[in-house]
Amino acid sequence: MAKRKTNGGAEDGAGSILSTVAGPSVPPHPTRLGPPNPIASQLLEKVTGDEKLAADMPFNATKALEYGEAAYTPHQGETHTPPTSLATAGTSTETVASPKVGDGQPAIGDNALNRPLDRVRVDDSARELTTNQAVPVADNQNSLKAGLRGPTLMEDFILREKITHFDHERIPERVVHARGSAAHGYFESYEDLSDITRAAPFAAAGKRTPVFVRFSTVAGERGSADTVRDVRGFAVKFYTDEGNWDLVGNNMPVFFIQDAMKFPDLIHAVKPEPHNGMPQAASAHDTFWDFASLSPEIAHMLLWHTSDRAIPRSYRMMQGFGVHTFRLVNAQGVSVFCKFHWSPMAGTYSLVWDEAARITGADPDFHRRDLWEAIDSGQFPEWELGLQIFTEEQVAQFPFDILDPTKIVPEEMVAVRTVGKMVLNRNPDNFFAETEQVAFCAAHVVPGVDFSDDPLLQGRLHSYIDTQISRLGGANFHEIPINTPVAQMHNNQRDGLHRQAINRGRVNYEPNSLAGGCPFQAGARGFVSFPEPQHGSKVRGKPELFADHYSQARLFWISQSLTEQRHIIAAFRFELTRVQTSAVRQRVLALLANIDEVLVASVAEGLGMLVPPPLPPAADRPPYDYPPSPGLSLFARPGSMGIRTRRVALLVGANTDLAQARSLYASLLDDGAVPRLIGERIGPVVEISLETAPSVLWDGVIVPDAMPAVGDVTVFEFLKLQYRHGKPLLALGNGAELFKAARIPHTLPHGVPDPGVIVAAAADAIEALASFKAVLAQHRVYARETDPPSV
Ligand code: HDE
Repeated sequence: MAKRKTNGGAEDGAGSILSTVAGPSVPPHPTRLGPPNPIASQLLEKVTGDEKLAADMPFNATKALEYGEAAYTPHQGETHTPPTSLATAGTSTETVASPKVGDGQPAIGDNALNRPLDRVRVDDSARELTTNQAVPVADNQNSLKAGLRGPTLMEDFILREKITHFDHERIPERVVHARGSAAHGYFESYEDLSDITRAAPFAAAGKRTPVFVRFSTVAGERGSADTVRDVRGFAVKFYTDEGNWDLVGNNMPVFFIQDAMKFPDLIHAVKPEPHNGMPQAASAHDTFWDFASLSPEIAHMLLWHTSDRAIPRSYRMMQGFGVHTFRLVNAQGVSVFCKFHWSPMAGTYSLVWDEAARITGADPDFHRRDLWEAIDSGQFPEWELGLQIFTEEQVAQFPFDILDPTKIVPEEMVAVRTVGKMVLNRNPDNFFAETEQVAFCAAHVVPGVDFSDDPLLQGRLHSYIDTQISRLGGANFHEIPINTPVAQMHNNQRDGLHRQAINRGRVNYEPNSLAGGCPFQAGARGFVSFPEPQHGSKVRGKPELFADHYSQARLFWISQSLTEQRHIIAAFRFELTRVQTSAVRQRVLALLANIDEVLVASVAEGLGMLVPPPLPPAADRPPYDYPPSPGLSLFARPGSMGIRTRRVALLVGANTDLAQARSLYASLLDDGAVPRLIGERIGPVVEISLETAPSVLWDGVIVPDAMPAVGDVTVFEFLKLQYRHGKPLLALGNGAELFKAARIPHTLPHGVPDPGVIVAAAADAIEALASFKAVLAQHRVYARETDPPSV
């Protein structure tokens, strides 16, 4: 038998390294290079480096730390620095440069996908038109035909590429929150909150973190109107230096249901009814109220939903809430509970229902336009972030369960601490690439933020990633530029549809020694779940405190002003009038009977029904008697914007004193308002015609002197609607004739002068404008309201 040969000549460096079939049985590696060749010598450097790196890790030294007690302390992965960058390369030819592959210098430890969006912005200036393969297109007007009157040729790859791309331009819309608008900006922390949380945005006073924020309605389809009665989404993506944190909230602090299991039912019930596809973007139909009246946990949310919060004047003028209870965790692992609040500097203001319904026709993009115009004109919307922080001990004293998303923590029980502000200062470049493709996820948290066991939140942790996979076409949606973090992202996830990253090297697993252990496990520096003790047997059910469905609904009701209460009653009346099945209405009344006598009696009266006995309570405990919480009224937050961004119509005609109109215009502009000269037809003076910008699109109207007292119905209607919707009206000099002709009242229903109907001599224009601005800053004269409206 032949003697077994060892080491195959490797000891003396013999043997070719140019082999991907087999390596030596023991080191060192063969060194034979063949004819002189720089790439082959790099290969030698690579394989010897590889060998050294692998040898640095004779065994998995951290394996033992995965077990038992040791597992409670997260440990960092073992890592070794490669002796040469080539050791972790996939190929020794990576240094070959070209205009396509780059300069041949690997960017060690870098993920280019995380660079600013500049890397993918496209500008076409001074460029010729090309195909997607960059082939210049000679003729973009005609398809390729066999003769001028002949058939189109299959060969026309330019036509086929163009049409094929077009055919696939649409992606599925979001199953909820399909209609939305977004903007870039930043969050700035007012203080160092590291005693409470290690979350990166709060690490230092003045620290700025980039954000992308998307506002939305819930029920409507992508092309539906902005001003429908609905909850508004308020989703903030913080691009922190420890990864992306998405605070995916709403403009109301509670929700309709208490368990993720009911979400598909809720959404099916509120979406257009499946047999006839109606109504669009509206809860005012049988299936929603059928579901609602059989789900009494909805009571609190119904009052928010019928309140003016559901028809905001602007995205810029609404609060935002994280809704669920979250945890904040500091570097020592100490955790507190937290509720998140966004408060608009512009104050909280809403439309009135009749106005909202008309805006749906006049400008379905009302909120989108408002946000866009404010940002593009430099009037950057701002919100302050407030935290309600509370401990396990406090939680034990609360008359509600903090895991129940139908409950707030009243500010009287836990004050809101203002910790920073958010400014939206840049509109997106491209609606589809950014606003449509942004993928928020309730599970995107960073170290320092953690979840509570709220069963609604727990279900959301699954849903969002799952939905993006069908909406954005696969598991690589995080690589879409708007979704990539600014922090470095490195892991061993690979492949899949639309993969963008070109991962260097051959290692796509962990543990490894061939890449020096990289990317290595971060240990305690990484995200560590708060070690909340768990006990209890598996069960499908809810804690008993969740069964108090009405105490906080009543709290909301008694905290509203009379005006807001009137609007809630009117909203219930409207919604339920649209319901066709009277037994459903009856059940809603029975639910309301558990909240407040005046509320239920007024709604019943509006429906021509009697007040039924209340729905039986779901648990035997008596309701909790909360004192009113004034901060729940929209009127509690007037903001500090004055008349900035308020839209004022200056009605002008052939005889208008233009000098006066222009000076009023200039004064309004100086205060940051948005005045426009409007009239019958656009021309040298008139900027917008009455037919393009009807009354509901304006926050106030001014009729300068000598506007002819025309008998035009359009003008009358314009003024009447301004009046009916509580807006300030100013007439100067002869302009007063128009108020008279349109029969605009000068006194409020109870006889006192209306502060928002201002008539003055032309000479008193300055003082009159000041009074007008004061009412404009207060938003509306709600005292004008009669029910039904009298004008
Ligand atoms: Fe959402 N929600 N949601 N939601 N949600 C989505 O994710 C879901 C809930 C919220 O501008 C979807 O990317 C479940 C509460 C906002 O892109 C989906 C449950 C709150 C947005 C989804 C809830 C929200 C969404 C659809 C109950 C306020 C828009 C498209 C367990 C705290 C984000 C998408 C944007 C979007 C699921 C309840 C807010 C299907 C299962 C409560 C602002 O994943």
